[in-house]
Amino acid sequence: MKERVKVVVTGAAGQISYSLIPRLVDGHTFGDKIVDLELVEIPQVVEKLEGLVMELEDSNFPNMGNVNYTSDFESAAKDADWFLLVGSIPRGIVYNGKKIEERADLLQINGGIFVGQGKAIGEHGKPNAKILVVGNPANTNALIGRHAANNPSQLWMAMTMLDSSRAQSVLSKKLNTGIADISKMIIWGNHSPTMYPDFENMDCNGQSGKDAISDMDWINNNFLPTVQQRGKAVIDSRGASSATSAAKAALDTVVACENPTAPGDCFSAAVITDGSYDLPDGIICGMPLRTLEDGNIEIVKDIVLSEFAKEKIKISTNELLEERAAVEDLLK
Ligand code: NAX
Repeated sequence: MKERVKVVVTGAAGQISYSLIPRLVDGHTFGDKIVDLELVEIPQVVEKLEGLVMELEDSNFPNMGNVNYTSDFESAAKDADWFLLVGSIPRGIVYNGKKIEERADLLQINGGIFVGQGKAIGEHGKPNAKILVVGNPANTNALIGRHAANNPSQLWMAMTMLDSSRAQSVLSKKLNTGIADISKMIIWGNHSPTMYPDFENMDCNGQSGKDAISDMDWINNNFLPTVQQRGKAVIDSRGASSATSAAKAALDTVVACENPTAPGDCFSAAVITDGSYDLPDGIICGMPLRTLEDGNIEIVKDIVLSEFAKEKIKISTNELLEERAAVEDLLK
């Protein structure tokens, strides 16, 4: 009998999910496993999911298992292996008459959602469940959820894979090479414009970024702002936040967690700090990770950071400390 995996997706009627959900059951992301889906939306929207379920059924995915849609997160969470927490209010939309663009507003509106969802995951999710927070502000939402879950054997991550993919793409153009030639693309800090894409430690066909790129003017005035502001550039152009690329990044994160990492490589996600790299305690911070043969995921500890990198990372961790202070009441 084939192995099964149960995946909960929130924000299932949103833009990212429309690209994401079909690809969870297409046989690539979870390989040969049968994928049971729990699709979660807010009560006002949940009935729309009937149409998505029809489409999934009509797509004839051989690895699709049971598909259920609900607005009851607690029941959806029961014995789930994976939680893809996409649901939240995105930047740029008008909410209660106000255009939501500031992180402070996002923190206020979205933080509360993650207390209830975190509690349900801690109580009802599998002990080794993996949780990927996509909904912004992703790092602080993950911090709130992890705190409410109070279940240390579960792994809470905030997504920084999209930032990593964007950085890879920009670097591959600069170095005139294929995207697959660039690996070890670490994103440090917050999933926000303060994040630091670590060009020095990336690897391009065996050469480090530090050796491959000496043009610091290009790094400071082109590479860093392009990667850091890419989300805003997409919103400005599309009038909606990145959806296809965000879905691909979520799938890439799942694949990276489900399969052992190649020797010497790593992948990017934000997890709770553990004292490595002198990062402040108690924040969900972008770091290099690797998946071991036994399926455990650990922080890669032997990356060498330059003074330039340390300075940039500090800006981002300071922002995370400020965000944490702003939601202190949700962390009691
Ligand atoms: P949409 O507005 O299209 O979809 C969000 C969906 O979430 C809506 O259908 C809404 O009803 C639902 N939702 C809201 N609260 C919910 C709750 N409590 N339980 C279940 N569902 C709930 O947004 P979309 O473009 O899909 O983006 C989703 C989130 O991803 C946004 O917060 C966005 O900012 C964030 N992003 C994060 C990225 C990352 O790299 N971490 C990149 C892309 C994206 O910007």
